[in-house]
Amino acid sequence: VIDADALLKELTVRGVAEVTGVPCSYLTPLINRVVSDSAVRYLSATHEGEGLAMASGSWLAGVTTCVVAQNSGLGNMVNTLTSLNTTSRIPVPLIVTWRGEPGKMDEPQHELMGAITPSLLSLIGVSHAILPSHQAEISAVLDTGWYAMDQTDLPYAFVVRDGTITPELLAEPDPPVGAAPKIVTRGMWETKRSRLDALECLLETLPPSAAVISTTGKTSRELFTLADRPQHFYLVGAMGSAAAVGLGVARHTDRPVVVIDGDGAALMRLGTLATIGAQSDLRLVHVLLDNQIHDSTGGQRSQAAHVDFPAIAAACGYKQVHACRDLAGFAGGLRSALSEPGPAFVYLRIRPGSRPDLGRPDVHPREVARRFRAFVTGSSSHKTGTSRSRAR
Ligand SMILES: Cc1ncc(C[n+]2csc(CCOP(=O)(O)OP(=O)(O)O)c2C)c(N)n1
Repeated sequence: VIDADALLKELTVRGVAEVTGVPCSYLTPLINRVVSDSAVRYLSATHEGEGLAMASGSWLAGVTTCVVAQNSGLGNMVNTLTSLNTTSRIPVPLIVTWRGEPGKMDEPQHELMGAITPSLLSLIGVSHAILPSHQAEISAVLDTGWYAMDQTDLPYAFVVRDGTITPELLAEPDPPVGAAPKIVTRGMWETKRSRLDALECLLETLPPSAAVISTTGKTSRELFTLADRPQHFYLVGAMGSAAAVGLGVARHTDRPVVVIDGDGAALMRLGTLATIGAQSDLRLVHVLLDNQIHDSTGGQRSQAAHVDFPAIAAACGYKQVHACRDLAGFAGGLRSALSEPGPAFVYLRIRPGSRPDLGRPDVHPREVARRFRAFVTGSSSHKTGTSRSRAR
């Protein structure tokens, strides 16, 4: 068996500054070790795909975050791996357990995923290796994984078998609990404006230093059509992950980070609001443009009509919440959100529809990711390795 402390040291010498994910009992020793460690931060995710999206955001800010997950959670990461990490070529180290390993006794719910874990990883293009249970062999296996990430710019999975890591006790501090903020209502009800109007207003209001992450579908297409800038990260796939990517970026930069979300996407990963709300002193502004439909795929209703998003954001712990009713109110909400540490939530109800001649981002997502990373980290280099630590 290997020692959690030694494993953590091996990860930190390779640049891992943070660990996120959802626990598995096989990983209890490693997570308990990280939670008790002041040098490496642990961020609890509500969903493995959210953890991977946050780790991808960290990479976009020049920091390496390792994702830990049960192999059941590999299922939750498939969309993020295929539509974000592969599409944008974002390398992230993964530590995935092997519940249900063939030939070993385990619970019935792990049987199928246990049987297919290595082949599922291969099928979706994630190179992987078993994490050895002998301390002396760890370094070489981690080197192989890090070399593969540098060569391919893709995630690499270290697969952990039962009993690989020695037990560790948990010493987790209580989180600070603040009062829910007052929801600030801004502006007067008027004829609802389009997403394009809202995006134009947002572009006029944001400072040039702000980094912007836009959600999947027409939001990204409209933003690209209005202005294509290095500080834009168009999330072309991985619907629902924009806020988690933004959180990952905001944790590692002093720049303001603005996420532009849709109602359907936000509902797909509502847990992310709880993860964001638990943060403080973050220059993260989560904008939600709510047209109550999946506009990008033909206008079918989402479940947004009966959902009070500002109330959810306030209850989740966002430090400022602005419920905006017109564009002047929206601009005011954005300015206030940008003026002090958040996270902040800025909500605007919009009408459906877009323009017929809408473009699509024609810069490859891989290039979008690299120029965004260079903007956030202030570096001019486009080829940047996984192990680069905080650049600002
Ligand atoms: C996991 C996944 N499911 C479905 C889709 C297809 N899809 C792309 S955009 C979109 C609608 C998003 O709705 P919303 O966030 O409300 O934004 P809107 O289109 O209204 O601007 C859907 C369903 C996808 N890209 N990924």
